[in-house]
Amino acid sequence: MLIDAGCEVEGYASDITRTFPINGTYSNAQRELYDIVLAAHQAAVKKVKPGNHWNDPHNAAVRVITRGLLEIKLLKGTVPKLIKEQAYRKFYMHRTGHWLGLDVHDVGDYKVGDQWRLLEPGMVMTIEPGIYIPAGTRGVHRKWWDIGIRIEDDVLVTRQGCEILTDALPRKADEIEALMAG
Ligand SMILES: [Mn+2]
Repeated sequence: MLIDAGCEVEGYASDITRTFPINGTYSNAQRELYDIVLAAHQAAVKKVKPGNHWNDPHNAAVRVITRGLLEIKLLKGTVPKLIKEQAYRKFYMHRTGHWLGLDVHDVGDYKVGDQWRLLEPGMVMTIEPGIYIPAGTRGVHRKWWDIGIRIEDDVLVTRQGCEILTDALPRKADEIEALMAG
């Protein structure tokens, strides 16, 4: 179950996503995809720092997801070629984040002129990579069907790097299973 939840506090909006196994334990297939998305999330968060540009976290997430999908044979080819051809978009069709502020998809440019905007301390955004495999997807073994994973956190750009504002919420698969086990 994927829950993408929004809330508003003192006029500021946010949204976060966690993906739970309904019976309390991720299946092997769910867990494999989960750990790829988690690795993509970690790689993206590392790229959130002043001087990097808006698309750096997305590029990092795309690299990890493409490599992961290749390893589990959902994509075939080489990482550079699959990225160039955007083959990952069959399973990861949205971008890695959006501005947060007074609105949950806040106003603000992602590009200035033709250039991706540089990140600056004080900016707040989401990091939310995912992998989604609809039932019946051609060329995909049915063990992967109907799995959708997204992990979304809210991130503040600081002078050193970034702070995950929603870090108190369990994110790793083991942590979520432990939480569900009570
Ligand atoms: Mn979001």
